Amino acid sequence: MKFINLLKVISIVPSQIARCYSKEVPKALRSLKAKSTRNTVQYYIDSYRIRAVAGNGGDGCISFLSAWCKDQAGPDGGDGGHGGHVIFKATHSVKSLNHCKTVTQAKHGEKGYNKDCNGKNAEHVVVPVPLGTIIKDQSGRMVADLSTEGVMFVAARGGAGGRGNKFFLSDTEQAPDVAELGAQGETHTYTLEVRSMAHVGLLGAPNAGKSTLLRALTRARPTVAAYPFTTLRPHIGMVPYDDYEQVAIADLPGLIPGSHKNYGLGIQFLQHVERCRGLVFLLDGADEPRRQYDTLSHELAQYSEQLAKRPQCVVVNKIDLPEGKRGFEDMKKKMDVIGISAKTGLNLAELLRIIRVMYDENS
Ligand SMILES: Nc1nc2c(ncn2[C@@H]2O[C@H](COP(=O)(O)OP(=O)(O)OP(=O)(O)O)[C@@H](O)[C@H]2O)c(=O)[nH]1
Ligand SMILES: [Mg+2]
Repeated sequence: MKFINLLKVISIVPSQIARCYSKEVPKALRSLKAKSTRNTVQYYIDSYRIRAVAGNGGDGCISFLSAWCKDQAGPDGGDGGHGGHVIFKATHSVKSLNHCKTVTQAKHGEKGYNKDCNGKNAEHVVVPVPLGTIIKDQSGRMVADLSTEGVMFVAARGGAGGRGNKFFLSDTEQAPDVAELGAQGETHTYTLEVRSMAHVGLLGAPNAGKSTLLRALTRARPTVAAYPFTTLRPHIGMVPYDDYEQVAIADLPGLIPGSHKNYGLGIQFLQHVERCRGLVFLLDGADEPRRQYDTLSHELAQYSEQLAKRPQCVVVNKIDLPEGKRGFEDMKKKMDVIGISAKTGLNLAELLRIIRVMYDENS
């Protein structure tokens, strides 16, 4: 049976191919356009300067109605519409400021028309920002902290619409030929900064295993690779506990000596741990953990003295390797540390317990 099928295939296929070649078939058009050379790398923007320009109000109208039955039927100029506001709204659905525009402008209100027609109000422009965004004005003063879902901040108020001449009709003035101009909308410049709402921050040198640890503890999936600066932006994962409490852990790009002088990725990402209740220093046991600890402490102190005083927990990673184990034993003699292996899951339960204690003590 199989033999017959095989024969069929052999007999059909060459004849079909032959027919394809003999038949006139439209030719597929291949793209002649050169491939784009645009850099497709996406950057994570966590600080942005925005000029919020609100819309102007529409002008009021001066008009007098002249009907067929009544020549001078009185003023009928409508009011102008209001200009749109620019509003920042905190929402879960965005995680960065990549979508923000340098100049965010709302539309102007429509002018008033005759026959008592008022101009249309302009729509407000609502810019979604991540939860935990703080807004600073030009002098650097914090003017808003959008840390709850749905909270809004009116960044620039639209101008009010001008009144038409109908509004100025009175007993003494039956034919007012005045109307108001629409008010100018506000223009303000703000700096938006995203401060992630994690409870615990993971700090460490590049390649210490921060992303591996976050993957092991949570469902977050930051990239893991054996080269430094794999992680270019903060990642947040949630650890659920059996009392329905959830602790958010942030994995930050690695810190190197001189990060405060903007070496490597710099220390600007530390703004994400400013709200953390505690910090976990993750040291690579196989690569001079003591030196790593000193570097991290120094860089943290350079960023903020206050942050350096936050509750800390020192964790030595990679104790599944012999050199990692040795580094852990050395560190244990000098300070209170916990040894884990993010890759094999060794001692992670103990780390989760410590994280919960840190979370509860500093709530
Ligand atoms: N043997 C062993 N290797 C580990 C362990 N944890 C992480 N690694 C390896 O270390 C390398 C770096 O891990 P990452 O999680 O990318 O390190 P990172 O700290 O996030 O690095 P950056 O994002 O570059 O700052 C990877 O090759 C991991 O497989 C561990 O516990 N044991
Ligand atoms: Mg990483």
